Amino acid sequence: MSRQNGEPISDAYQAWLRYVRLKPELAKEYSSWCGAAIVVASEGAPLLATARKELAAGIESMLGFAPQESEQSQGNENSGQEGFLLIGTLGEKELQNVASESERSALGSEGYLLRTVEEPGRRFIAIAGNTDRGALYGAFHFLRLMQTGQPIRGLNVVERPAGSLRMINHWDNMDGSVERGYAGRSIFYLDGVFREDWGRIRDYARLMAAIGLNAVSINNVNVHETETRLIAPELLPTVAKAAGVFREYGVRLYLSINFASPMELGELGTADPLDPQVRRWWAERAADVYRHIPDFGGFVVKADSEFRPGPFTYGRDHADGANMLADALRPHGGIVVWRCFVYDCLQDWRDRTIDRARAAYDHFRPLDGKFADNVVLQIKNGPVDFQVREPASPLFGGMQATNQLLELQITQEYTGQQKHLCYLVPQWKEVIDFDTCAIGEGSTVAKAATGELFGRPVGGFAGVANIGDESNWTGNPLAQANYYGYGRLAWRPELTAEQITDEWVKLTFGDDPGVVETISRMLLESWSIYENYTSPLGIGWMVNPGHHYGPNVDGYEYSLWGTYHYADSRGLGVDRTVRTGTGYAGQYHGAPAAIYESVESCPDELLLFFHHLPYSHVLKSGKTIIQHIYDSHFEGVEQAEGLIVSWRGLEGKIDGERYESVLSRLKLQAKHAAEWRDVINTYFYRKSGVPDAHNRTIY
Ligand code: GCV
Repeated sequence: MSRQNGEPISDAYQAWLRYVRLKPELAKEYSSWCGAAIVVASEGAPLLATARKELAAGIESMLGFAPQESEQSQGNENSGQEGFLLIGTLGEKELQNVASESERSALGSEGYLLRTVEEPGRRFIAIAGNTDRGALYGAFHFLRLMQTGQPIRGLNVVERPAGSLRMINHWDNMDGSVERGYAGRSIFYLDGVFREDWGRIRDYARLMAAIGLNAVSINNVNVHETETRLIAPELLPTVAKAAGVFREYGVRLYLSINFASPMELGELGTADPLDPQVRRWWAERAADVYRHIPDFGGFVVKADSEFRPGPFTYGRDHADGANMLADALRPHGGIVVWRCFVYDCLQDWRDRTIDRARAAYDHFRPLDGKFADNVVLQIKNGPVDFQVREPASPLFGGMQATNQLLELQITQEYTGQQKHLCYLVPQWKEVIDFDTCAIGEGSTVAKAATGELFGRPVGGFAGVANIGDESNWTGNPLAQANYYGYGRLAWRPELTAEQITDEWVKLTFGDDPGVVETISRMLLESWSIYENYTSPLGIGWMVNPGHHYGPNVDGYEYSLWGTYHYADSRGLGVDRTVRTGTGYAGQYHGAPAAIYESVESCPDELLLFFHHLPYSHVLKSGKTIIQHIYDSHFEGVEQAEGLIVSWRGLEGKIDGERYESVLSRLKLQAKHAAEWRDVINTYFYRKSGVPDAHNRTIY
């Protein structure tokens, strides 16, 4: 890590790249393979230098010596039976025999293999891809194996990422604020200018590359006046510096743009996407961006959403808007990431026929097949907005002739704002594994999003960052697990939550079995604990408007935002059925549509998302809805208190800085959970008049 400033670099800052010294026995075994690191590189493979640097630093930190470095490719410099690492691209002659033709083609442009080769007179571990990028990801994988104490003898790892785009969206503003940020100020900007703390940005790029992330957008999708200028000549040189730092780690830079830029920057009287002047303006701007940043990724666009300008003003649709930008970027190889978070945010709460959940599908489904090949639609995991529980968006599987990205919110806007422990990997897994049944069984969201299901050229994941300038990156040290888990899932969606958790805890806190067991359990249970004491059975919201922290059952009930629970003295929930409700359930294909449509088959945890039911309705669990509300809220608080007890058991077993930081947040969480419990239980007790079967305190 480059950040020193004379201070020791903390465990929290190093996150999943701590590389602590290994125990002697393990170190001995690994040392016998790491005597030398030989890089076979041809021209034009700059990421091999990064791979070499990372391997050298990581190995030195873990083993106490750096491997001898050599450009020589002819076997083992150390002679004898000392093993060495051979890093490079598979096209080089030294590595040609390591992989078969079919293996090479299976690796694609970002995959890698880690393979032990034992031959008479020499033995080595190949860390190689078809490209230098693949080799860099392989190097990080190899280091991860060492950090987590895995055997490296007889290695035969072959990996490639599921989707081509594995992106992070920053919602950072140039004044230094981060929209929905809970970890301090922006790492990029302060007071209207770039901070130019390139050391920190480089450390950040390393953290990204180590988990296979390859794209970053560095400004908020709500593009305000100052950030509109990021594509203007005066700011591009600094944007280019940022791009250069990310490039060292294979991460391409993107910018969020303001659809009205031709008017705000270009003094045109319109931003109509079909106007020739507007099209020319964007083409020229794009060309200028590429003059500064030849490998610029492209534009991220929030248009006609929450008061942002877009093509609707001119009677055009989203395809017109996106394709116009796609035309401007195409000559340079750029793409347009167009968000589907589009809905009417000036809704009349009295009108129960309008349903915000329907909006994205209603807007975009009719446009399927109309988007250019270098447009990718970014679709939030659920149909509304990152609630603690939502069904998967029906656009996955709904759009079959359009590139897609699954958008996940790593930052914990609605899930406790990094004060509460809420590990989101289990939530994301449910979405990723959801079977849309679009073209038969096994048509999962993961396959739709990565492009595999419909053979799309671009696809993958976008995650909204939870990163800020706090020294541990995420405010809550345990919130690093969400970022890490996001990256790992974007690379390999089929990993289980348990695998990812085990890996992260070992990398971050070491391999003491008690520590690993406790932290893993806390993480894996935390989403369900958070759900228990907040909003029940898929109903969502019930938060304070604006900042979205803490309970307020009617906070959004009579608002314009389209997020209602419709509770009265008899029951609650939103009827989204085709038969009697808004028809949203009909946006899914066969099996899920039928399951959600019927009260009998709809899973309990989403029941009130799809149905309006009386408090006396009996759930599959055997409890009435009202008793479930009471029980889950009492239980959730007990569980939140239990988290403190579990964490206290780690005192002295982990470093004091992270121990104290997490402990203070868990205490706050338990206090706020009690507030949630009392507000929710009291509200529904007063509405329904039904007492708690166990006679506990409700106010
Ligand atoms: C960046 C939600 C958030 C907004 C966010 C928006 C979006 O509404 O509250 O802060 O805006 O989603 O995803 O565009």
